[in-house]
Amino acid sequence: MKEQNLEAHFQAKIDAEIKIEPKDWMPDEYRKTLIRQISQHAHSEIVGMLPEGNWITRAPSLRRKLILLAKVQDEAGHGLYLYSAAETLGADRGDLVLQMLNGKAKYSSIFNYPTLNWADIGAIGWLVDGAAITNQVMLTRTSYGPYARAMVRICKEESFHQRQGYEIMLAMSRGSEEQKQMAQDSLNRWWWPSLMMFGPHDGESSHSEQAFKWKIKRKSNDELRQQFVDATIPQAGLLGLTVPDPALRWNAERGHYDFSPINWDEFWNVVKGNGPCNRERIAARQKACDDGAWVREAALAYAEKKEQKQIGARQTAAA
Ligand code: FAQ
Repeated sequence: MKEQNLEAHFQAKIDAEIKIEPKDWMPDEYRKTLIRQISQHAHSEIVGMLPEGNWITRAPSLRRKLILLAKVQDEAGHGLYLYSAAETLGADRGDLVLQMLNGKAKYSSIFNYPTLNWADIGAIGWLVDGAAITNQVMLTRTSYGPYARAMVRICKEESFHQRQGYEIMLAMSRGSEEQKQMAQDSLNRWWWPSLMMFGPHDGESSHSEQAFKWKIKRKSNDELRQQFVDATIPQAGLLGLTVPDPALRWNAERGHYDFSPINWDEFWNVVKGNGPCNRERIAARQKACDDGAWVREAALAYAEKKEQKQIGARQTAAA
């Protein structure tokens, strides 16, 4: 088939809601966009283990420690499913990790903020996982098969994470006055960065238009952000906590909450590497990469030796 026909056939499949699979023909730009988005998503899951991992040794009880360990492990699993999905597009996992370490590939802005008190673990589960699911439920219907299927499992786990975070916030907001203050303080610090997670306003989102055409994305950054705000405000009310936005109010005409403008200077500053913890996060991932080098080398040497043995056995059998 000619390039033009291939492209028309590809778009017709997308329009008919038929998933694109790894061996199907796809435009180079579709492949590139997916590798960019999936790998950035994978990096976010892996870097996202750091702020919470920081509290595993200081969880207030054995029960909380077990739950947090399981959650952080889940995030590692999400990173692995996503790197595997990117590999089905021909990307090399080592190259992708290198791009994250040298700053060429992004990861979610949210993970460049520090976790200062135990309530932050609750706020991350409630708000950060809550925002992540809002965006990711749409991705279970994304057009690329391996990504869509990975997202089904990830969303199930993220919804458990969201509930465990909310449960921590509930316990703290019903605890002593000091615990309630800690919960309020963490809501104050995580609220705006959580809204920033959805990415720039629709008019500023460089990839959205094409991503819609290819059904990689099905809802816009602003639509998802509004959906998250609308779902989260009543939850804050149940906790008895105040969302740090004086302009927040229900708009009956729109059927949505209105909220203040986002500080996009802060967002881009964090995305460009100047957030409170960007350097610390990259240094931690670089150290993990260096410390694990011998394991990768040993595994590769073993795999090579095994392959050589198999080739030798096949040659003997054929002789
Ligand atoms: N941070 O044109 P758009 C999680 C970049 S997972 C940094 O709108 P797009 C689980 C964007 O990459 C959280 N950069 O881009 C968890 C692009 O730059 P580029 C991550 C951002 O792709 C919980 C530029 O701005 N989730 O939290 C951000 O169409 C707890 C222009 O933006 C995913 O990755 C940002 N927040 O839409 C783990 C979901 N937003 O690449 C541990 C999959 C935008 O041209 C603990 N990704 N940028 O250099 C997506 O759905 C999309 O990629 C969006 C951005 C919606 C994030």
